[in-house]
Amino acid sequence: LSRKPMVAGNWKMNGSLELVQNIASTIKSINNDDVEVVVIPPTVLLSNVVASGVKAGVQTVSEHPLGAYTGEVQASLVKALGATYTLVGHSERRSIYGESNEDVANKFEQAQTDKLIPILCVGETESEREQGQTENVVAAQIKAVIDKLGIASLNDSVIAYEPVWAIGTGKTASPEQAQAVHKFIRDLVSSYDAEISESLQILYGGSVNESNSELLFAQADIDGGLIGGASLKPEAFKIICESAK
Ligand code: G2H
Repeated sequence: LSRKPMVAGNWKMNGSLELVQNIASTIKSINNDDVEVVVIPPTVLLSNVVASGVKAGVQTVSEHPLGAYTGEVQASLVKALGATYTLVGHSERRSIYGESNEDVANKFEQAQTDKLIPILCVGETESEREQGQTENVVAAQIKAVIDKLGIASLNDSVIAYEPVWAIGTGKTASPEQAQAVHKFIRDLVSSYDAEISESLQILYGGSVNESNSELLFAQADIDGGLIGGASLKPEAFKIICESAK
């Protein structure tokens, strides 16, 4: 397999200076040749994570390059402070802050303009799944980026599939359910460009923990995980990272 496994910890609006130090010392023994480990803290802790020697990202960036947007953070500054990645379109941004597929595509574009790698989060709600709309919803979320920026934009990006009904709920998609959607995503991208599809890292997210990660990551099209709650527990996060190798 040419795709390197990756595990990213999305702290959401949690964490502290102490947690940066604890995570950094717990995960420093993980061999980065085998798995890429990323910590995505609240943006104000970005410099601390970078200084701790851990690869870092942020949870969102502005879709604007800079200017009079009080409270927003520009991708160029995030990049300058040492981040490698930014999430775009996390379901909490979509549902709580009203980000549309178009907004998400704009953020994706601004991130790449400033040389951050966007991690595009996609996933269906419980009612969409019950109505058989999972594939339509996920396809629309991905096509919003492809239609605006072209298929080549997926070269420098990661996709994270996070079924909304599994986020922070303790309900995880079964490995088979997750693999089915990951395969759907890879086939969708392949219908545009087989090479890009083959190299695209597709992460699973949604109540991943140290007991279920191994089976999820063993699936053919699951290249690692985006971890919320369990990424706040250093020992659990380390086990999850190790299980992605
Ligand atoms: C999904 C995930 C991380 P959790 O949001 O992005 O969170 O693992 O807590 O479900």
